[in-house]
Amino acid sequence: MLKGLLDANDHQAAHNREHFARHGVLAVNLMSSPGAGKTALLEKTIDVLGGDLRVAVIEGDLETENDADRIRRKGVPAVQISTGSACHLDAHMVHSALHELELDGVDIVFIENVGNLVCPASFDLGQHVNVALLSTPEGHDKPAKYPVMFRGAQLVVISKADLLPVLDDFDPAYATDCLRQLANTAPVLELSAKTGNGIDAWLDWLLTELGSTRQAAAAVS
Ligand SMILES: Nc1nc2c(ncn2[C@@H]2O[C@H](COP(=O)(O)OP(=O)(O)OP(=O)(O)O)[C@@H](O)[C@H]2O)c(=O)[nH]1
Ligand SMILES: [Mg+2]
Ligand SMILES: [Zn+2]
Ligand SMILES: [Zn+2]
Repeated sequence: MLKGLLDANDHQAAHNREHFARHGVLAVNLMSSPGAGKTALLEKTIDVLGGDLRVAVIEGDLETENDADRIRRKGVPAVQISTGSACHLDAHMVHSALHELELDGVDIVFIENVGNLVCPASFDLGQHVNVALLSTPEGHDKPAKYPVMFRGAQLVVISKADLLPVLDDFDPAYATDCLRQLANTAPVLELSAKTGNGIDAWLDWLLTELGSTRQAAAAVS
């Protein structure tokens, strides 16, 4: 039963990937526990990009349009998916949202997943990369406790890094070590959406990923 569900999801995810490839779009799946700062990171990213890259956002939450509204206030198109009771996005939900978004001219689609460190990691949405946020108040052992999420991340962002001086028990080196124990060699970025510290490294990473995605798309077409 679960396998059948995941097979159907993978099939839909492959179709979503075709949508992204057709438009030369990089699709980024942002995942974290509730409130780790996913929407704040997107707001800051949009501010700093200042229109240099065109972005669009798909927001996943159980209820409310709050996050999509926050993004739209920045002048960026956003589609809100309300999952009702589902604690993760699946490829079918993302596909419906894709048909509501104009992807022509868009460089990056961010998919903000439902705040949850467990099942979002098991559903392929057709994204190119997974970014897992770990906010400093959550504690530095989270990669060890939620291995599926952190093993599958191509980038780990230690968010709310501005709080590090007051959280003397969060050691970024310890969090990184937990990640390495999972055999994940992904970069780890300390970042504050509040102060903007670390945002340059985040933008560099995104640009590199966008370049690789476009190269790969050009190679098959
Ligand atoms: N100090 C500090 N607070 C932050 C930072 N980023 C986000 N916050 C705060 O953390 C809270 C949650 O931020 P959101 O961006 O809504 O978090 P989220 O991950 O999108 O939350 P959900 O979508 O509900 O899962 C808000 O009160 C933010 O102001 C940061 O870099 N530093
Ligand atoms: Mg959010
Ligand atoms: Zn779930
Ligand atoms: Zn389609």
